[in-house]
Amino acid sequence: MKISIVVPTFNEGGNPAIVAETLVNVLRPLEFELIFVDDSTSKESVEALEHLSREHSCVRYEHREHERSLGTAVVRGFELARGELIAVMDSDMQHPPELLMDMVTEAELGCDIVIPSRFVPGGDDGGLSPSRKLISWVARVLGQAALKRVRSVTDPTSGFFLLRRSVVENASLQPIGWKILMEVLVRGNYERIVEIPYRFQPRIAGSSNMSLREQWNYLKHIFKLILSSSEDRRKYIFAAVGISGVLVNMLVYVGLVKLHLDFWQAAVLSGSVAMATNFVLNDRLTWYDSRSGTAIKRLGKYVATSLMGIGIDTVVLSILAYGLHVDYFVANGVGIIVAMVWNFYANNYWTWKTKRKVVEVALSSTSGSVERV
Ligand SMILES: Nc1nc2c(ncn2[C@@H]2O[C@H](COP(=O)(O)OP(=O)(O)OP(=O)(O)O)[C@@H](O)[C@H]2O)c(=O)[nH]1
Ligand SMILES: [Mg+2]
Repeated sequence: MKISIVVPTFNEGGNPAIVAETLVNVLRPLEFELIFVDDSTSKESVEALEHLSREHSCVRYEHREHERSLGTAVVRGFELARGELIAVMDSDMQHPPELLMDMVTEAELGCDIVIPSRFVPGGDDGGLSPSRKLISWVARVLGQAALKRVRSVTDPTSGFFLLRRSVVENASLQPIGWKILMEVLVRGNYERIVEIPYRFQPRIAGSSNMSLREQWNYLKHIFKLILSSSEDRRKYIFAAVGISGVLVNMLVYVGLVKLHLDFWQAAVLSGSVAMATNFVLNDRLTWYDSRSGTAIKRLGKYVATSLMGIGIDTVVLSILAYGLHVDYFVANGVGIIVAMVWNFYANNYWTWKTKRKVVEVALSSTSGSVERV
């Protein structure tokens, strides 16, 4: 079996038959199967699938009586699929089936995931109403801001994609809600992604299943993915440790001043204590899975990085406040942010030696090629 097309359906009536007829025509040169995973509550929709599977030997369907989730329906489709390549698409013709042959060609050229994108040159998201476009934009920006692996693709919330079986075979996928591609991008095993421009189409019939509840599910999904992805989680824990360091610094400083130490002595001592607690927390929590060498060596590198950070902060602040006459408060804020970014990356790759996983994202060969990481 060359390719399995997984199609989630919910109360789509006659739409799956139209999708199936078109796919049978388009994929004729290939060995393929169509798998509908159906959570319909309407009897007619289930009967239509039963009829379809009797008519075409390449069509299978599974009706789930007590489950309703687009994400888990697709994961179930992955389990049922027998193809070397697996594609996922909607059952309302919003995703043009004709594109599948190009997607298969891209996979044959060696990429692991092919994503038709509405947001690369030549793509178009015309099928959505302005309000849906806005919701979709906010969702995309949120996902890309929160998750590094999602950031590298232009259409990570798409329900249309193709992947090599190995991408999901050993990945433990636990999607909440709709955005199964984000789940695959964060938890899957892959190295190369290709995006192909396409024009998103209006639904042929029936109505959307998108709801407020799905938007809430989306936020929960992002949060869960952050927790499960070490490269994203690290940044948030590092920021939390940084805030805890400020509190430790303040408390120790006030205590020492109350013990009648000079201000500068109290400042040096409280700064050192905060640096030490930050080191321990980062070593135990932020980079617990990337420790190498002795703790004392890591501490040495951490202190060197932090001192360098203070230097960077001072230089940035001086350039902004004295050279460019920026407000001293703003200049200090910018200095702190630049130093924090420095601290994070220097510690990530030097103190704790986190391995960098490079994912190549390219535009399809017909549309030129750019490499993004
Ligand atoms: N199995 C299953 N499929 C679902 C579920 N919810 C939606 N789907 C299917 O997932 C696909 C996407 O859902 P749509 O309602 O078309 O969502 P949309 O494309 O964002 O909305 P429109 O642009 O209005 O069509 C369609 O094929 C639906 O039939 C579900 O709970 N279970
Ligand atoms: Mg749709």
